[in-house]
Amino acid sequence: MKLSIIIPYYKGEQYLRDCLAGIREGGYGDVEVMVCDDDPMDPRGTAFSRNRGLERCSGEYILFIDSDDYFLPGDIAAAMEVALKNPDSVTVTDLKGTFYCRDAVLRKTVPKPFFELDLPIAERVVGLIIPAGLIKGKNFPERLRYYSEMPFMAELIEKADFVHATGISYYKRIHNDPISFPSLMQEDSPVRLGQFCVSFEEAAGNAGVKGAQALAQCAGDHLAKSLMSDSEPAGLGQTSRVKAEDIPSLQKAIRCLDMGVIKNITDKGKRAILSALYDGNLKKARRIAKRILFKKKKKGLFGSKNQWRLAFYRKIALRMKVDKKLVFFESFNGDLCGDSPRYIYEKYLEINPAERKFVWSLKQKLPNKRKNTKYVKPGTLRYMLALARAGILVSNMRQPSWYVKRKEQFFFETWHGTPLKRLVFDMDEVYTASPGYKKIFYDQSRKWDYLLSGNPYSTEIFEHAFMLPKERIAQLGYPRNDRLNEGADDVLKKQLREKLGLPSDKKIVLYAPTWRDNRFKGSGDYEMTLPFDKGFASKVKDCFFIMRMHYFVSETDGLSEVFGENAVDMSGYDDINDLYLASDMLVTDYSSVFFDYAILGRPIVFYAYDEDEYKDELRGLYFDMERYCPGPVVRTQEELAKALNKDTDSYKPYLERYNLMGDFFRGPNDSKASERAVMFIEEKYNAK
Ligand code: C2G
Repeated sequence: MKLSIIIPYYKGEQYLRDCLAGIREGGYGDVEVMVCDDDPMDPRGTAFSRNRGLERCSGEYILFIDSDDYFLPGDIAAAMEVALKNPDSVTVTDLKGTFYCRDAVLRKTVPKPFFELDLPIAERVVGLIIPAGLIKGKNFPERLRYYSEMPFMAELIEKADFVHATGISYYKRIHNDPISFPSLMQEDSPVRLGQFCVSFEEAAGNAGVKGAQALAQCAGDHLAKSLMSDSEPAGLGQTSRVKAEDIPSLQKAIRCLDMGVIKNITDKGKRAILSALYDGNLKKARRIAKRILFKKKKKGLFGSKNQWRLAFYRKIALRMKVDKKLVFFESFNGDLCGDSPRYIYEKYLEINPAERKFVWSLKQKLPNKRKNTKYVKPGTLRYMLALARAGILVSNMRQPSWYVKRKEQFFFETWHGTPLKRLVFDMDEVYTASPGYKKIFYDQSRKWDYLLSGNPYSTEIFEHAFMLPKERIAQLGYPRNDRLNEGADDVLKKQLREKLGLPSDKKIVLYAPTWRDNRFKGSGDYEMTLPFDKGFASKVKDCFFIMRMHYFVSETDGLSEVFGENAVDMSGYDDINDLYLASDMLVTDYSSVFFDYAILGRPIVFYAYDEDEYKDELRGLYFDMERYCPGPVVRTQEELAKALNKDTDSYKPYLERYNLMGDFFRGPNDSKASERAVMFIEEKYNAK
């Protein structure tokens, strides 16, 4: 029996490739695949595209797939087996939501590859195997961009039985970039709710008992979600906010249903919301939604600590006056007092043009109390107060997602490095702990008044990677590089080695790799396996290693087993500049640390043992390492050991290569970036 597969397609080649792979490997040979043009500018919508497929297809069974969704191997054949055993019924597959490509799900390279997706059957036409006879002459209403499935499905539900193909899944791909490439369900459109009403009315008008029940379930689900929209994970789907002016059409649509049908909705909350809207009572519906949401979030009798803290932030802290003299600093989420915010702070202490006071967010207090400076611990009430009250905020990472930018505040984002690895909107796949990362990032970065850039190369990248206009990027040089640009002599090296307790008679190698997106344990917490065998240390001559793990990495195995006495872990050390200046050589991978280290003109080795995975799957890189990196790229421990044993002169050609790129990579080398940053902040803040 022939199966006709209808796929509306507009763009997203990489998605379509996965979709077609699912069909090719679906295990069912007698298929006809129809990829139908789905031009978003065509007002007839996806309905038109599906209808064209229906008109031309010749199979005894029909399967609709969206071009960004897919099946895993053998699953189409397995679903067809169920369909052929139940020739008059519609075969339903399980619906799974996933942020990942097919390969990641198949190879399980992400800890949570998918989740159960609860989409009411009246709204879902995809992943069903439908006997063609049941829908002969039927089509989708062509004037709707959204929800054109409802009338089609309501009729089908009335007509046919639905059988479940247990254990066979249809993977609905959730786009990780709902900003520049949203799927239909992620599009934020003012006509969404209106079209829901039109489609619902049409569907309910013709529905029998079964169809009406499915529609009621669908409306309850949909409207409850709309009224509780902040409960959706970022980037998952778009729900339209219900406003007072929507009520007449919404009420008209819902009233196409019998009250008896609404009473049959199994979920109590959804039933109550729909009944309230049936009566046109939006206030009541909102109240119920709020109550459900509160219950969902509440933990224990009085709710979770976080809830109370957030309530304090919203209801109290945000109502307090902004302290125009106060500057808030944070670097690496309060893990360290380092990076550019630290150098801007130091410059402030030195020149303080407007007699400002300072507050540092730090998980641990600074050992020495500094002038006009207080410390707050991230997540505490005092932290929330500082975030709400500071006039100026300087941070090198994203602020908390709950942070509300007040109009009197000035947010200066320094970011934390010149990128080699692709960032945010330049990444294809997102394997970090939060697959909704791009959407969250977008929302957070809209609150930055200015983003600091160290050099023209970064400015160019930040523009597309963060989707920020050039006018909001302040290319002032990197404050954290001021010290490196000052130049370093052997006296300073010696002093720092003494301070850090490092041996004076060995070559000091700083190992500072980046983190791996797919090794997460929790939010901002990743593990890392040291890429060295036990025998490695014996292959290198007279080296002492400073191990400096990325601030996201809390767990590394095997340091002392490999290096014994010849290594020290300095991952918690505040200012990595000290480690740069104290060392003779850097070993890194795809981390931005090399851009800074290259300023010193000391040898760098790129130990890219997992380059293929990193480059092709995890992140992608902005340039070819072999061609542009200021040091040899090695892949094995043997190669690394050889590189470490070479003398310094052999690295000269690489550094000359870097110098040729001059200011493009390095930015100004006058050691005045901190001063420029302070003056810039003051000027812009005062002009606000
Ligand atoms: N860092 C560090 N120790 C490491 C790695 C990084 O102290 N072992 C610090 C450096 O200051 C570095 C910054 O963290 O410049 C950013 O680290 P990256 O490894 O580059 O990674 P990430 O935090 O993902 O930042 O655009 C900048 C980056 O490419 C993205």
